[in-house]
Amino acid sequence: MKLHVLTLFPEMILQGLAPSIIGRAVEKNILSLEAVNIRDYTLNKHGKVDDYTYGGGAGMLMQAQPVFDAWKAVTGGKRVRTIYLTPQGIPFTQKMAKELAGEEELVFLCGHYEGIDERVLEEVVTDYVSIGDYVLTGGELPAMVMIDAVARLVPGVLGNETSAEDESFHNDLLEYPQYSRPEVWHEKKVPEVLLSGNHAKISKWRLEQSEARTLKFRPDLYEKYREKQHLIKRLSKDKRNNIHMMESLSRGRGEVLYSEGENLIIFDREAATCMMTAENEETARKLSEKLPPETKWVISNQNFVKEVLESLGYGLWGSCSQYLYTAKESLPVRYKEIRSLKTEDVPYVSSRYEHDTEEYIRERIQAGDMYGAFDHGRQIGFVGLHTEGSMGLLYVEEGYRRQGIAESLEAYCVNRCLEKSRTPYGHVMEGNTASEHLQEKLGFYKASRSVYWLSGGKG
Ligand code: 4FN
Repeated sequence: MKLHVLTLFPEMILQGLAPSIIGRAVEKNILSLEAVNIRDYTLNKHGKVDDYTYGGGAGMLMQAQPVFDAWKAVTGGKRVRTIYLTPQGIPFTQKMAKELAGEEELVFLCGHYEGIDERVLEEVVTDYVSIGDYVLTGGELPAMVMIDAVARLVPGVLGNETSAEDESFHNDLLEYPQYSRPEVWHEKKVPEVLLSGNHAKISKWRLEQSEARTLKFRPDLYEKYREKQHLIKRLSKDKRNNIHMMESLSRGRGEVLYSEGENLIIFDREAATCMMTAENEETARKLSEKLPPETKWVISNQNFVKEVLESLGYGLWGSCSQYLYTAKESLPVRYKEIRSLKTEDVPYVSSRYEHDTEEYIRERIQAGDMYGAFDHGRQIGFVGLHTEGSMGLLYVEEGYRRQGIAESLEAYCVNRCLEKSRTPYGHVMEGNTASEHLQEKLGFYKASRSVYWLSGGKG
C-alpha cells in the first residue's frame, strides 16, 4: 500500500511513525510512506503558504495553489482517494479503517492555521474524516492515527497474526482486564480463574468481563453486540443450513446490512461477499436492491433467491453442498508432514490451484490460513480457509492421491479451526462425490439445502 501525506511538517509524520510497527513495515517494503512538504510547492518567493481570510476574522488560511500543486505532484492528477483530516469530517471508525485498508493508494491532507481554502478542497478531496471532537493545532496527528489504524490491517504488516484480529466477538466488545507477572502486586492478586489452566473457564470469565465492561462504559456498543448475538441465536435453530452466516457474524467479519424477520443480508466486506435470505420472491427482489455495489459474490441457500438474482443478471457460479463439523474433538492427522504455508510457498500453490488468483492465495497464506503437506520437504498438497471462513483450497499432487493425504490435510485444518473456536464448515460442488465422501468420513454433517454462489450483478 502506498501512503502519501501532504503536510507543512513532514518530519512529524516520518519521525512519529518510524519507530512503530508501521515504520518497520515501511522498511520491509510492505508499505510505502511519503511525507510531502506543501511549502516546497509554493510559488511565493518567501516560501509563504498562508494568507488572510476574505470576509475578515482572526487567523490565516492555507492557500489553494501550494496545496493543489503538492497534490498534483503526488497523484499526477489521477483521482486517488484523498482524505482531508478535518473537524467537519465523518467520524473515523474501525469499519472505515477496514474499508480503506483495501485501497492501493491513499493521500492524506493535513491542515494548519484556520484550515485550507475551500476551492482546492472541492477539487482534490474525496473523503472528509475527523478523529474526534477537540481543538487541535493541525491535521498531522489525526493523519497518523488513521495511518496507524489502516496500515496495521494490511496483510503482512503485523506478521502472520493479522487474522487473529477479527476472531470472535472482539470487534464489538471492550477488552477484558489483563494481568502479567508478578502474581501479587501491591497486595492485589491476579484473579484465581486465570491461574486455573482451564481454558474454557478462562474464556467464559473473559467474555463476562468484556460484556460487563461494555454494558457499563459503552452501552451503545453493547446494544449492537446484543442485537447480533440475538440474530446468531435465531440462526442457530437451523445451524446446518445457516452456519456460514453464523460464523461470519460470530467472527466479527459479517456486518448486518439488513435484518427484518427472514429478510437478511450479511456483508463480508473483505470477501466482497453478501449472504442473503428472504421471506419470499418479492422481498428477495427488494432486498437485492440493497446489495452494495462492491459486491462480488452473493451466497444464498434459497432456490428462489438464486432465481431472482439470476433474473437480475447475476451468474450462477456453482451449487454446493454445505458441510459442517459440530463435534468439539479434534481429528487424528495420520500424515505427519503438514505445516502452515509461508509466502515462499505462493508460486507452488498458485501453479496448482487455478480457481483463484495468485493475489488471493498470497493473502490467504499471509493471513496464516493455508496449510501444506510435504514429502521430505517437497510440497505435495494443501488446504485452507477462504476469506469468508469456509474450508477449501484443497489439492493433492497426482502421484500422492488415494493415500489419505487429503483427509489428513482436512483434519489438520479442522483442528486449527477448533483451536480458534471456529466451527469448521465447507462448500463442496454438487456432484463432487469424492469430496462429499471425504466430508462424511471426517464426521461432517450435510445441510439439507444447497448453497448457491452467484457472481456479478451491478459490479
Ligand atoms: N483541527 C472544533 C471546532 C472548530 C475547530 C476545531 C479545530 C487544525 C486546521 C482544523 C481537530 C479535531 C479532530 C482533523 C475543532 C481534526 C482537527 C480532527 C483539526 C488546524 C483547521 C484544526 C468542535 C471539533 C472541537 C483546528 C471542535 N480530526 N480546528 O480543531 O484538523 O481530523
